[in-house]
Amino acid sequence: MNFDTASLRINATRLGDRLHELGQIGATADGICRLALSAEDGAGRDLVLRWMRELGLSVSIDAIGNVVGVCPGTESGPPVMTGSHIDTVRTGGYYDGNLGVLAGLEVIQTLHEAGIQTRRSLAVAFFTNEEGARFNPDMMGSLVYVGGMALDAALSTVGIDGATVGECLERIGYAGQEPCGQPRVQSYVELHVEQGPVLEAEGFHIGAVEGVQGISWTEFSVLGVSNHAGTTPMRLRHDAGYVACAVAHQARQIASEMGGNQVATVGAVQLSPNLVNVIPYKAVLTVDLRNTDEAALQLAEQRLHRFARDIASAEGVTLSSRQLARFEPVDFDPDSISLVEATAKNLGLRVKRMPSGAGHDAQMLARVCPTAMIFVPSAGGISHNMKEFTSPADLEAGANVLLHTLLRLAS
Ligand code: HGY
Ligand code: MN
Ligand code: MN
Repeated sequence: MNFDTASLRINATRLGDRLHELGQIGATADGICRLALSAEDGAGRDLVLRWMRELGLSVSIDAIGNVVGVCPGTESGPPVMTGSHIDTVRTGGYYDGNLGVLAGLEVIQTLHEAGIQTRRSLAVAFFTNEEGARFNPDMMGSLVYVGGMALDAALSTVGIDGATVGECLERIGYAGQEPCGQPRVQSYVELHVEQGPVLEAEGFHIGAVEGVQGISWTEFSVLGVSNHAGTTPMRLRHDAGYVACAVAHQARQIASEMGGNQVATVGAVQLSPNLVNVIPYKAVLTVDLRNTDEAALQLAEQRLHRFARDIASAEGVTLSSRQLARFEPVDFDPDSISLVEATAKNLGLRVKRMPSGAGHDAQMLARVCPTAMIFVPSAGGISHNMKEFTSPADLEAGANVLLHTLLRLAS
């Protein structure tokens, strides 16, 4: 390629328009809801697939529903890949995942319009069930893609509503024929909103992400005895709800006492029969623990499980637990991180090296190829919330860093 590509820039208006159009699919009063493999996810997939085909990408759908669009380079060989996810939580925003996929398409279109064909092929992907909100674990599609989870285990996973991944893939028409893990990738770069407060608070435009913190998701089930809320003396109670709430409180205590990067979240609690005047006989709660330090994360897990066992025994209830997700901290490729950092500086942007608090498909691709991420600021650090916002200028800056990072990797 003998172009001076330094002055090349993406079309920010077109990127913003696509983000807005995709964001209409699954829009609710509480935010964007395109839970993995739902009808809304299927409609979002159809739209992005249409854009991929309009760009002339050769599109493949694998057996777990991952979608990869490839733009051929002047030479054969493994592509340089970018992408992310387009499934959302129930209260999703416009940018989480969607930005990485649509900025990838914008890069391809910008290169087409400039008449540039890179030496290596370029691929844009979206992976199935990154959020893990409906089917555990999160990053399921990219985990299968890199061989970290057996396809059968993923397909037979039962979601929070009782349906399996396989059934839902068939229902939305994305049970692909391609084997998972194709094409093998030369390198991977993902653009994503930070979803935290750091870049905005410290006045940076770009995050050169050094890695992803460890993630531990546990579901606790507590079985006690339902009884009358008024007539049952406290000493005779076996209150599942009390134990669940105590575990939830202790999760917060552990994070507060440990400090550092330790975080703890109880996102889901179900009580049965969930009535004002009945002592709950059953409680199910999820605990999300994360830390950049694996040893500290294990310590938090041990403290939580020990507390849960002790309080369940004291209350005379039965406790069981199952691991919903467990990923150790991941470090990205140092050269790729430096490339993101240098590219941002060359574009006159203030860039900060930082870890990711959220999980991402990139942490799975890092198992098989040199991988990096580019962050752009989240207003107020808000995400997984309909108020998620990143300014058009920041979106444009991030997409231009992606453009020039991919150009370097694919040339
Ligand atoms: O949970 C996460 O960090 C990601 O949003 N799946
Ligand atoms: Mn995401
Ligand atoms: Mn998310």
